[in-house]
Amino acid sequence: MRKIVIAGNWKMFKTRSESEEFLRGFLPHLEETPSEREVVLCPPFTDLSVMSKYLHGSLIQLGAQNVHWEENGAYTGEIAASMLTEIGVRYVIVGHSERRQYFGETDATVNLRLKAAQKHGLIPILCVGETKQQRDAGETEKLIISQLEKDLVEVDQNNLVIAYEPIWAIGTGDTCEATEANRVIGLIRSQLTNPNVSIQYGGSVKPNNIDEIMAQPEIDGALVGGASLEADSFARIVNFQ
Ligand code: G2H
Repeated sequence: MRKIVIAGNWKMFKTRSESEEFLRGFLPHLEETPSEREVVLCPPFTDLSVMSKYLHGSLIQLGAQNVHWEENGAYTGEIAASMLTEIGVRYVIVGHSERRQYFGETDATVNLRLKAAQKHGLIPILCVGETKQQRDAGETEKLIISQLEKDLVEVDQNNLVIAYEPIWAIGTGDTCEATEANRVIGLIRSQLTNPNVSIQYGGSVKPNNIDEIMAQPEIDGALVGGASLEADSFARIVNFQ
C-alpha cells in the first residue's frame, strides 16, 4: 500500500548542462529498477525545464526544492506552483532544514507552502527533524510532534510524502542508525491520520547504507543529497536490494 519513493535533492548543485550529462549516465541504469519504485529528481529551478523534456516518457518524476504559497505576485525570487506544474513537475520539497535554518522558514510558512502545492496537484515532500542540540536534550520526539502538528494543519494526507531528516546527520557522513531512523519514523506514522503516507529517511544516505535503511519496516524511501549527484552512486541507491 505504501509507495517506495527515492528522491535526489541536488540542492544548489548542477548547471543545466551538468544536469543533462547526469541524465545521460543515469537513465540506462533504470532498466534494472523495479517499476513500483518512484524515482524523483529535485534539481535547481533552472534545470527543471530541460530535464522535463529529457524525462518525458521515462519513469523518473521531477521535483522542485521549494514553492511559494501565493498564485503569483510581487514576490521577488519566489516560484509559484503553477510555474512548476506547467513544465511537468510532480513533487516539491517543503520545509527542508536548510530552508528553515538559513532562510527563515517557519512552521507557519511551511504549512502555507504545503497547502499551495497540493492545491495545484503537486505532491509535497515535507521535511522534519531535530538538531543535535535537541537530540542531546532528549527533545527529539517533542520537536517532531510539534513540527507535524503545525505543518500539517488542513493538509491532505492522501497526497503527501514525509522525510525524516535528523539535522545532525545531514551532509556530515554521520548517519542515524537505521533502527533509530525506523523508530522515529514509526513515531511520525503514529501521529498521522493516514497510515499509508510514505515516509522517507534522509541524512547521509549512501550506496553503502541504503540496503540496511530500506530493510527497516517503517522506512518507505530516502531523500538523498550528496550521493544523488553522481549517476552511478544514485543508480546504486535507487536499485537497492
Ligand atoms: C539531507 C540530505 C538530502 P545528504 O539534506 O535532503 O542530504 O544526503 O547530503 O545528507
